[in-house]
Amino acid sequence: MQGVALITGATSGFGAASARRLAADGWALIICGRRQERLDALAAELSPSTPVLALQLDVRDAAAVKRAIDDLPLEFGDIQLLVNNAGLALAPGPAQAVDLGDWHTMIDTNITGLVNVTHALLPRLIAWGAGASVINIGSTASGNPYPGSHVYGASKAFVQQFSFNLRCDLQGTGVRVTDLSPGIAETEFSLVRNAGNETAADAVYRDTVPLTAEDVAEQVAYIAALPAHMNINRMEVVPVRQAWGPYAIHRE
Ligand code: NDP
Ligand code: 8X3
Repeated sequence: MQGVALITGATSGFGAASARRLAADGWALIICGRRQERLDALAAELSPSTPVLALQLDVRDAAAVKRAIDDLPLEFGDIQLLVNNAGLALAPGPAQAVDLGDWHTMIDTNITGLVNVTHALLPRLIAWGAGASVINIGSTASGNPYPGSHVYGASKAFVQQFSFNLRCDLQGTGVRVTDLSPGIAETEFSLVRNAGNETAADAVYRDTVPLTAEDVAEQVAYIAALPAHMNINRMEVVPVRQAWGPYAIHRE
């Protein structure tokens, strides 16, 4: 029997592509995000092929997250897969030029939001047991510092370590945990990061071949379908055109 997959941030990018990809594999879906009209459109698209529940949710609101999970309809209660994908980067300039509010928004979403959803769902994932999975969307930014990454990269370092630490505590429950860390991928991510500036967002992807949302969704589906005795602790996926850079040297 296959259970239900809950995907946060399903209104765009990796989350929407994962919903489509998992639906093709026969997963029932709970799709979450703040933009109701996008949730409705995706639910309308996918519900002819699989049961879909659209759940408008701001992951930063711990009480709302708990209430939504506590009140799940019975037919969506057996959750086997959590894709913690909701997240964002803001303020790509240097740390010393960033508004404190942008740092708080990244921490509240990428760290607190992910923790809120995980905490609310762990009892259901543990009840499922062997074959259940948490896939946390990390980033190459978790271990590779670069200018303008400041709190964003640090929040993804949290996601990685939280994923590893969760595995330790979930030993014996059968629940797997994976930090899936993509490199540069063309989604609405850069538009959000650049505060809606399309020119700046497009420049991120200009003259290269980034990952697509579908590339990442493919990895989500692969991890979710692994035999129950296998756990991928961390998977880092980048486009061929992306590699590490050298230490930067400041010269007078
Ligand atoms: P998108 O901007 O396309 O999607 C982000 C999703 O997160 C949206 O569905 C958005 O939904 C949701 N979201 C943001 N804030 C909240 C919130 N407070 N509550 C609920 N949902 C929220 O970007 P991506 O698909 O690229 O990003 C998905 C994840 O992948 C993020 O965690 C990002 O950090 C990570 N990532 C992205 C990479 C890239 O290059 N694109 C590379 C590596 C990692 P809504 O606005 O409707 O709430
Ligand atoms: C998003 C990828 O390179 O902008 O996590 O940090 S990057």
